[in-house]
Amino acid sequence: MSTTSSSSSSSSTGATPLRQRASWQALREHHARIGERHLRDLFSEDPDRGERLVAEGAGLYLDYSKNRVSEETVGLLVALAEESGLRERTAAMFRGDRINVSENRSVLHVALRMPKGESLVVDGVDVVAEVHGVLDRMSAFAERIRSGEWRGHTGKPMRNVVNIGIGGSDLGPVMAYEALRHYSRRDMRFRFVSNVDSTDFAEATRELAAEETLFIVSSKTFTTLETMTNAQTAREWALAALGDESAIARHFVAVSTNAQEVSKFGIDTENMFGFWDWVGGRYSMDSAIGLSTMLAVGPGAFREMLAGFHEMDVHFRTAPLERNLPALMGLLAVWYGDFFGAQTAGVMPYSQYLKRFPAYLQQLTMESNGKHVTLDGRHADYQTGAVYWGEPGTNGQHSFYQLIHQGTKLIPLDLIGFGKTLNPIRDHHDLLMSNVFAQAEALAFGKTEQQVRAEGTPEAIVPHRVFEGNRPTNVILAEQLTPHALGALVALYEHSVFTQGVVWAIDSFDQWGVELGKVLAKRIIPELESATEPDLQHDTSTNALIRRYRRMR
Ligand code: G6Q
Repeated sequence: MSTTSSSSSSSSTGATPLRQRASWQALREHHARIGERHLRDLFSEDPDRGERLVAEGAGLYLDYSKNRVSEETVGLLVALAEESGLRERTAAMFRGDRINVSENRSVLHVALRMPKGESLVVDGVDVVAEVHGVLDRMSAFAERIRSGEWRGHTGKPMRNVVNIGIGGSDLGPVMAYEALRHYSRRDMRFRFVSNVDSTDFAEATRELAAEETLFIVSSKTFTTLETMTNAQTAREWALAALGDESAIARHFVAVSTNAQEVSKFGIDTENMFGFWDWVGGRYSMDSAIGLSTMLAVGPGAFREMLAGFHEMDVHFRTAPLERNLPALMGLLAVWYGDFFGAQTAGVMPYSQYLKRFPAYLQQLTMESNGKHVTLDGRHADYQTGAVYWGEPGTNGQHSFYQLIHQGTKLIPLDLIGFGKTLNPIRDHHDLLMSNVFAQAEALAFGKTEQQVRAEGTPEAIVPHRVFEGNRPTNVILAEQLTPHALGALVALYEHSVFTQGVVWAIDSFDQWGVELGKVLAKRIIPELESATEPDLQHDTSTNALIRRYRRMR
């Protein structure tokens, strides 16, 4: 593929307000007819739906038949996507148009995983060639660290890698490290420090020897308070042990877009891996922000992960919407959020390796679609992004699934499972996967009063043991948790988020709410630290809290 972008502005912003779109009205009428129908009836009227309401792409299988939809619903949702301009907006993103309107930026995480040889020219620059330039430098560096050729200040190879970053510069790297631990170097230790709470740094470095420790300071801006504070602490920690400024160059590398700040910090820009303003923090785990992942699993596995991302990108761009995994998942999220009033969505990976996947997705989904202002500056008069949360199965089943089965709230779930385990021990994996299928079945079909009575349940207890069912799930299956599958899975959610944002006509790629937090605390720090009583000008609550803290500290 070779595309050339017009460097200017965005394409259609879905000019017709959402609730006035014809497809939206049609969905409202349709919802009035189908909204209360039970999955039991939908299945008994259409027994084959479990084989038809499925889609496959990039090695992932999606069964969405246990959703409160019929084929007609899917057709109407696809019509909504079309009327909302999903196709045009997707093309605009892949072309490098500035679809992040509030920051006037292109959104090109898809370029991070385009294969060598493809080209995408944005503002006269072939971004794919640049991406591969950085990937090659990362690979060469990773080989030097992994082979032991790179030596620390005292001549020892690096055995510990500590990534310092927060938000998008932390959650992806942690999630990917945990997810791909099976493929990682077991003779090296990987740690992640994000919180400005000193406990995070102290515990992460507690038993590490500085002479064998490499810090990766990961920060797009290189100005984030938490990261810069932790980086300075790391610098002091390393200097205290190694004693000499020249050690910094051997023990610190940076991942950033800000070369000036990196060199001010004392890191040689030779040891800086760059990325670009068109990569949003939460979309950056496959950029140089993934350096810790590459150090853990090696450049080959990292590139396999990129291939998985890319395969899902191609699927999203080319598959018909009714068979398009990210589009379907995004549209189902709109269906539940806007028509059923579902406030939250659960993501339950039945894989211990994916234990940080829900936390990663929380940022991806909520920072992207937690917006109430539309692209043309109006207040959205409909629901946007849901609250995402989750835990690995089966653990969640023994805690909060109770509320999902028998509570008063509708919570659509994604259940993620794998055909083969990476740790075959006895029949653990069959036990694990039986729970995926059983939960989806129980949530959909429940247990009726008659069934409960037939079990001989005392009459007074019967209502307590009834399961209403009609709780929707998506089941996502992949053969095995490989780097490729992880890439495809992450890209699936990225594009599902994009699909939702297009329908809602919001900017899924800015994060002004995060920017505010970056500014606010800075005003209060001197008030906490000043030796003399500060003249506090906040509200009475904030003033009193600050005074109490000053007495306690
Ligand atoms: C991500 C957000 C945010 C960001 C962090 C870290 O999309 O913008 O989570 O990643 O605030 O920012 P830096 O990488 O600039 O330190």
